[in-house]
Amino acid sequence: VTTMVFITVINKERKDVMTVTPWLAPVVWEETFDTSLIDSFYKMQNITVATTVFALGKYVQFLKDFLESAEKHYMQGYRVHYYIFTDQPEAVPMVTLGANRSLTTLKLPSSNRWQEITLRRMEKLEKLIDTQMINEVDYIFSLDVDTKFYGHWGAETLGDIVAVIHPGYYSTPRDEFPYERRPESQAYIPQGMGDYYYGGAVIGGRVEEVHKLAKICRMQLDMDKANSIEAAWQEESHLNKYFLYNKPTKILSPEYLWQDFKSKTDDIKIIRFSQVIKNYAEVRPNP
Ligand code: UD2
Repeated sequence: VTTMVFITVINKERKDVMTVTPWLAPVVWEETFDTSLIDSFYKMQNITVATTVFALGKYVQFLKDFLESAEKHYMQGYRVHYYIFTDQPEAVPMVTLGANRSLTTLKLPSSNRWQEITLRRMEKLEKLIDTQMINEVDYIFSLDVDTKFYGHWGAETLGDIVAVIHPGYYSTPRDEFPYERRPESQAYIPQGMGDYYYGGAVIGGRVEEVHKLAKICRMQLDMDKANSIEAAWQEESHLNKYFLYNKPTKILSPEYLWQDFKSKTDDIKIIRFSQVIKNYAEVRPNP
């Protein structure tokens, strides 16, 4: 199936953007895939797509728009199981879910450091897959909650291990990527190395592959913690290190992770998923 989808993706090639990586993974852009053909593969397989989001502290306010917009645009026609990690289960909004879509709330204590919240997601993801998912779920996406869907996000995003290009750095020269540059950190990437700068807001793939990623990133985060070092962009830095040595088999273009404050560029024909504008000082527990 992967091979057939891959062929579908690169057949309708766009000339203005890079649609395939040097290691031959497709980069998904509008006009590079045929939704009905892709659906005809995946619908037959009756797959379940787990979707994890963390909404701790004041970030619960983002859940309503996230879920309502996901119900309009995200994985329509597929079985979707949302797993919401929150310290305030009572604040999870009642959103009407479509057929074959369900939601589980998981209680988690918050932290007084936002950095701790974002980096602990790897450990929670690893445990959740271990305990609840391995035989129940085919694919998984871990998504940031301070986001909204604006357009189609379907089975063209599925793959063994899937990364998204961070919208802030897709035209930045490699040596200016904000990778972790201190050799003391397990997330260290030397100058001259690296392929893309991937965003921590979207991690996806087959459940076993995402488990492997979460486990390795969690182990490296633990080693950094033991050495009293925190990577420049927490788990996002470790994710970038992981993808340097374990190449994603599919890459999502910035259509799949935009930022509301950025104006659209000509190569972005559709914004599908975007980080909303937030007042960091107001929503985060610490500066
Ligand atoms: C970037 C990344 C984010 C993560 C972070 C690393 C993008 C667009 N975003 O975003 O994925 O890698 O850098 O530090 O690539 N959260 C809470 N409560 C909090 C704080 C965070 O629930 O008090 C959760 C929530 O799901 C949020 C996520 O952690 O969406 C990421 O935190 P952020 O959005 O504050 O991080 P940000 O904007 O620096």
